[in-house]
Amino acid sequence: MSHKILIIGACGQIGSELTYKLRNLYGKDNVVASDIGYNNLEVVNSGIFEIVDAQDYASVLTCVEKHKIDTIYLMAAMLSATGEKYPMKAWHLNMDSLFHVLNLAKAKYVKKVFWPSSIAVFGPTTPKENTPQHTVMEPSTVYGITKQVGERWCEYYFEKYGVDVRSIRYPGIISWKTLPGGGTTDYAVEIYHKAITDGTYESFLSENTELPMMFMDDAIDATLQLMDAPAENITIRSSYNLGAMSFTPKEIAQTIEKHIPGFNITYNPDYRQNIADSWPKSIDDSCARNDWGWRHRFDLDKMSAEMILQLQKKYASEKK
Ligand code: AKB
Repeated sequence: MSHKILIIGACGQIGSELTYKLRNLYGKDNVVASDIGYNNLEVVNSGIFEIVDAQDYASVLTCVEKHKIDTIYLMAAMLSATGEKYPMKAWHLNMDSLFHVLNLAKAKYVKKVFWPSSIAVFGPTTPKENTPQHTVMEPSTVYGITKQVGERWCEYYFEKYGVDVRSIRYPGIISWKTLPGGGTTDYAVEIYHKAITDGTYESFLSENTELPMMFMDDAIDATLQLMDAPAENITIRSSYNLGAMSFTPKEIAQTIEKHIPGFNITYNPDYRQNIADSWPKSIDDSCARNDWGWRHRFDLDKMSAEMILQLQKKYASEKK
């Protein structure tokens, strides 16, 4: 079946890689990338690009009508760390954008919606090890609150209006193409850059802070698998737990040291430590594995080898 896809927030860490992958799969002319500004020239120059303000219904609708879009990936969001600095901005951006897209689907402008949730839906009272799909959820960050409320609305729009909305609770996502921005798990990307450029990194999380993480290739595969799955296989319309690996700053530093001997890490926890302490250490994702066949490919060692290889190439080519 042919698709006309719109990615909102296409300049960001996950949006950019989704754009490249979807363009490969469905062809450049069938994938419209959009963002609030020209914030990633590689994305902007790689195919059709539109300026879309995710908080403005008319702006999203105009783009959907112009390109006859049938599927939207809504990747625009304010993440956990920035959200604590600008609580009301995070609330409005994360909720307004979701409502606009859900309402476009309800009004039958589009057929299918992907919206990312996060491990941030969990809070200090959630069981931390192997966190179940259905459990206590009392998020203590604004970002987590928006994701938790958003999940309830996704399920509501599916149940009441038949909207085909699909969602994943992403763990921290690690990648080398586009930097993340404003998250608590960002340290696990910064550390690779600093290991290569400086040989040392100061972590803003303490050495034994364990969090669920995933390599970008796995996150993109999971997203597309979920979107391709037959509707009858999707038993969860709030958002699926998704896991791959869990590690601490100390453990990631140890794998980096195998590739960059002498790499040194220091610890200086800041306000993000509290956020990390409220989140799970590991995730039970058996629903995703059973419903639509999710399998991860990257563990910590395999990911570190790939991150260092790709970033070394990137920095070497920038020097030329
Ligand atoms: C963040 O750290 O805020 C995000 C997330 C886990 O959703 N990466």
